[in-house]
Formats: sequence, structure tokens, C-alpha cells
Amino acid sequence: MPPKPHQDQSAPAKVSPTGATERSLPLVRDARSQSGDHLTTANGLRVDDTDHSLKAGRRGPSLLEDFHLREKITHFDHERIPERVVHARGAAAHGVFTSYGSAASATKAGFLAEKGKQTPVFVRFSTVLGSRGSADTVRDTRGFAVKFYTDEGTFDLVGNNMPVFFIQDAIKFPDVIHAGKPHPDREIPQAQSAHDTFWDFVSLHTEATHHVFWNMSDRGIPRSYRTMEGFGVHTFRLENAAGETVLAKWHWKPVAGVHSLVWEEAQITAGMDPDFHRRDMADGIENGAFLEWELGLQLLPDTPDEMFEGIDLLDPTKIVPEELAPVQLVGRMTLNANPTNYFAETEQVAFHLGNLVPGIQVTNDPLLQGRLFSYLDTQLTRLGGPNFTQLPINRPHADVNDNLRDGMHQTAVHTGLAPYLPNSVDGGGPRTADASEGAYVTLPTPTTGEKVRGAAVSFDDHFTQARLFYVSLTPLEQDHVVEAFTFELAKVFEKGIRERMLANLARVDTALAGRVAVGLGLPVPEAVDLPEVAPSPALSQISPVPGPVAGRVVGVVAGPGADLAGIASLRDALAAQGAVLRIISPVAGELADGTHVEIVDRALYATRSVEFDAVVVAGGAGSLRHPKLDVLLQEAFRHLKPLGAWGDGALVLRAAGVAPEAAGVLTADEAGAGFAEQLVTALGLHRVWDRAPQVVPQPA
Ligand code: HDD
Repeated sequence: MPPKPHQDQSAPAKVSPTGATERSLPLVRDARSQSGDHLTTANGLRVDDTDHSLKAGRRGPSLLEDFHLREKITHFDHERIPERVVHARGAAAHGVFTSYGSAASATKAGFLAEKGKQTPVFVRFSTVLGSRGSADTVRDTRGFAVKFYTDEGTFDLVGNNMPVFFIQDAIKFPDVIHAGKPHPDREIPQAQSAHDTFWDFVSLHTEATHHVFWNMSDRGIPRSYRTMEGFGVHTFRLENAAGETVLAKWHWKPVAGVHSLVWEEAQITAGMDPDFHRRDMADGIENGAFLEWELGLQLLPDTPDEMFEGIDLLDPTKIVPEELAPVQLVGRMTLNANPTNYFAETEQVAFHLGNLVPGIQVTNDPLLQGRLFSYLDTQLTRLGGPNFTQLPINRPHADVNDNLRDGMHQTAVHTGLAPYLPNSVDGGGPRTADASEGAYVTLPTPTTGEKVRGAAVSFDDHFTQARLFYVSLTPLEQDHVVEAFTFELAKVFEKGIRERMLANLARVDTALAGRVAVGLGLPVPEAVDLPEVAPSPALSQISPVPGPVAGRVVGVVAGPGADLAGIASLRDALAAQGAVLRIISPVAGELADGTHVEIVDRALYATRSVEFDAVVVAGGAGSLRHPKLDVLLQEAFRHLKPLGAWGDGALVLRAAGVAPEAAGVLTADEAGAGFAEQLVTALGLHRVWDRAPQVVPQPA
């Protein structure tokens, strides 16, 4: 009897609330609101029929007295809450943060100070502009919001996958978002920056230039959440147990390396699988390929001018290059459990920059100051009142005794008579604490000056760091930036906006501006004097060293007669590294030979190359020919993905126009250990960068 067919554990249909659900439960307090086996009304009355409304006769009108019908429909009518005004589309996971103890000299924050200390976390990733139902892979900044449920209260690190922001002052946030969101007349385009109002705004507010460069770089189209860096953006002030302070910037360093899609791939994926990133994360966690980051800090002296090497630390459009202030690693975060319920957890989670713990204080960064207001405020509309911290996902893991009372959606039954302080009725409590008992005591930082609507002069340099970013990229990454600007500005209707943007680009890099101008068919802007900047290699994401491949997906093309034993051994070799093998075949169903049965994971008519990080043709499948297979292989080749074949599989590559001798095309006689090893190394390098000159037009 043939063995049991292989089941693709990561196929979407299998992503069900099973193991992950159980794992996540202890992380959420009071998560179970349902009990018993019978269907009931909201009041616990057992229901005999939920498919037919109560009628006056089988063909008669429905009756108003049908309380079950009315309750069922009323509740449904009110199921939606307003989506987030920004970062509406997101996906989240539970995990744990483990401290290395190395931050103890900088901060007294308990979750960082003690080596080995573990703190539960909930992390939500998001796009900024698109609405809740938009696609994951659009070009955009990604949100990276982490909730640490610490013993001292909840700490939220609400960052992005880019270290700078479009604006320097929170008062402009409604403006930049109005400009980035779809045009108000037709609500087009969805989740895109490639339109007039966005480029109108950023060309007029040149402080946006640095962030725009990050968006137009490969950082704007991440391969997956697990391959994104994260940044707290602002400078924070840390305080240690001795009361000493230091300024700090937060960094999340992905263990899987920083990797992106290529633009054409991102666009195809948005249609082929709009849920690409959330599926990748959920599947990875379900398969045990957990997502991991190290938390790092850039520590900078707390000087009165709050500057470092001429960089204003209060300006959120500036970075401190890692070469000037190394990122010191202080802990590790592992995301290891999927949410049980999207609405209850991912949708209702509420982040807030004011959720701080002792040892972490804010600075006067004017963007940060405004954010401290906005996050609490927005939840009042979104979550319908002031009691959202009582929702299970938002409940602190520290004791709460807050004297806040009543209000919409109050679920606590408070005892006592005196929710005020001081009191002589409830025994005088709850009592305030001092710093030695863990109270948050605001640092007495000096503040002087005239009331003024304005910014420091040091906020005026809008171009030097954009240039620093651009010149730090490899030529290939620079090509991608040129292509992105050309694509986006080509979608801008107003010529004046395109010209203004070109003039801004010329203030960053002359050659770049020239290449984009040529692409747009517009005059090359006049060259201007550009500042000398020392490149920061840490800003480039292409690494010559192969990284981990957990969560990566290899497609293996097979058909009748394919070497199923070879496929099974390749699957085992990949699984040992946390990667997944999926069989691609012209039709769905099973492939079988005398000893093996394999299930086809992806029929050719239902897949596209974008679902795979590498594609390999199995031996024995050499006679397969299919127009969709040609497209799949050519696309994977064009997107610089590792390709390969064993045995006569190479014939399929050649028939599709992919030369087995080309860069990054691996061939072998059989799917042995050597072939698997080469494939894992190629996957770990993410793309076959050497192939780029063959598939990308040479830079002008
Ligand atoms: Fe914000 C959501 C990140 C500037 C106002 N923001 C939000 C989220 C992230 C960020 C990751 C999604 C949180 C979640 O998953 O629920 N925002 C940033 C970063 C910024 C930034 C890194 C700059 C450094 N944001 C910013 C400004 C303002 C806001 C300047 C307003 C003045 N952000 C909001 C908000 C949101 C939000 C309106 C929408 C939903 C929410 O807060 O809970 O309050």
C-alpha cells in the first residue's frame, strides 16, 4: 500500500485555529466569552432553529415578535467598527521578548534590565495608506507596533520599518495623510503613493524627501514581515537605576535579514495573493518557523543641545548612521503564536506612545509630542469610548487600580465608595507610589523659551540625509530607486508636480535626477552643488552572506513520471532549515509511483511565480510543456530567484528559455544532499544579484 500522501502544512486551507489558537490563549486575559455546546441567544436561551424566521404561515410575512431574528440581525448590523484612520490594514502575532540584560546600564526598565527576563508581546504590522481590505504588497511604509506586557505596566513601541518620517511636526500629520490617501472625488487610487496629491505634498514639503527615498527604495516593498527592520524613529531618553540619562534610538534587527520583493513581483502579488504578508506570517508560525528580531539601541550622550555629530536628535527626518553610533543588542523577540480571533485581538489592539514604563521617557521631538495626544484620542472613536484598556488584548499584565470609572462599555464591577484621592472613606487607597516602589516619575528636564510656532534652524536641512541614504545603496539598489521614482511620477498627471519633484531629486543626486527625467521625457534639471556625505553601508540591504531560510517557499515542478523520492528527500532537507516545499503541476490532485504518493500543492492554472522564493524542476518531469509553466519560470528568472533542476528537469528550463548555464540556475543529476545544500545557500542570499544585468535594462 502506498504511504500516506504528503500534506502541505502551509497551504492556506490548512491554516486553521488549531495549535496556534491553543498556544495563544494564555497570552490573552479572559479570552473565552463563549461556553457550552448549544447555540443560544445573547442571553443564554437555547435556540431550536436559526435558519427560519418566525412567520405568519410558511409563505407569510415575518413577525416582529421574533426576538431571535431581531437580535441576530441587529448584532450583525453593528459588527464593524471604524477602521484605523491610518494603518488600517494589518496583521499581528503573539510572542515573547527575552532580555539580554545588556541595557541595564542605560535603563532601569524592568523588562530590559534583567538578563533572561521574559515578557509577553503582541506585535501588529501594517501598511499605512490602504484601507482594511487592501493588498499587503503595495509600495508603502510598514507599521511595526510592539506591545510589551511588562510587570511594571504596558510599554508600547509604535514604530515603522523605516527610521525617518515624512514630517517634522505632528501638526502636519492630517495634511500628509490627506495627500497620501486616495483622491477625495473618486477615492482612487487605493493604497498607492503613485498619484498627484501625494507627490504634490512631498514636493512642496521638502522635509519629506528623506522618507520618500526610503519608500522608493526596496524597503517600500518588503518580502515579508520577518525580513523587515523596525525603528522607533524618535529619540527617547533613558534613565538608569542611578538616575543617569542617555538618549536612545530603537532598532529591530530581523534574524532572517532584510529582504524585499522586486517591484513587478509586488504588483503581481497584490492581485494574485493580496494577503501575501499576513499569510506568510501565519503559515510560518503554524509551521514552527517563528519570526525573530533582536532589539537594539543606539545610545547617544544626553547633551543639553540634544545633537550628535551635527545631527539634531529631535528631528524625526534624520537618522544617526550606525557607523557613528553602533546598534547595541539588548534582547530578542520571537513571534510564536497566531491570534485566536482577528477582530478581538488584531483589530481591537490599541497602541499608544504614552504607554511608557519607568526608565523610558519621551523627548521634545515635535512629532513625538503630537503623537502622544493622537493615539489615545483616536481609540475613543475607533473603539467607542474610554474603556478600551479593559478589552482582553489591551489589558495590562500588571495590576490596575486606576480610579477611572463608568463610561461606555464599562465591563468592570468596581467596588468601594471613593474613586478619588485623597479619601478617608475607602481606607485612603489606592495609594500613590514613589520611584523606589516603581512609580513613573517624569524627569525634571529644563524647559525655557518663548511661545512660538516654529522649528529649530537645524530642521531646515531636508536633503543631506536623503543623499546619505541614496549614496549608501549598491548600484543595483539605486537602480530600483530610479525605477520607482520613474514609475510613480509617470502616474502623476500635473506636469508642474513632476518638474518640482525632479528639481528636488537634483538636490539629492544629479545622476538620479537625470535618469528619472529621461524616463519621464522631461528636461534634465540643472545640477546643483551637493554636499559631501560619507556612505553608511548599514543602509544597504544586500548582503554577501547567506542568511536563515526559515519560512521560505520552494516550488518544485513535477508531473507524471517525476522523481517523487527525490522530491521527498529535498522536502526533508528544506524542512530541516524551516523552509517549505510545494509541488507545482499542470493539474491538481495526486502524483504517485510505486512507492510514493504526493499531493499537488499548486496547480499551474492557480498559481504564479510570486508564491515561491525559488523554483526547481524535478527529474523525470523533463517532457512537461505548458505555456503557464513558461511564464512561471521566466518570471522567476526575471525576478532574480534561484532556479534549478535535477535530471532531465533541465529540459523544461531550456524549453522555457531559461539557460541552465545562467547565473543562479542550479543543476544536478539527482536531488541529493549537495543539490539541497546549494539551493539552501542560494535561498539564503535571497536573490541572484549577479543575474540582474541580464534581465534589467542597464542603467543609463
Ligand atoms: Fe501613527 C497608527 C506608526 C506618526 C497618528 N502609527 C499607527 C500605527 C503605527 C504608527 C505602526 C499602527 C498601530 C496599530 O497597529 O494599531 N505613526 C507611526 C510612526 C510615526 C507616526 C512610526 C512617526 C514616527 N501617527 C503619527 C503622527 C500622528 C499619528 C504624527 C498624529 C499626529 N497613528 C496615528 C493614529 C493611529 C496611528 C491616528 C491610527 C490608529 C491608531 O493610531 O491607533 O493615532
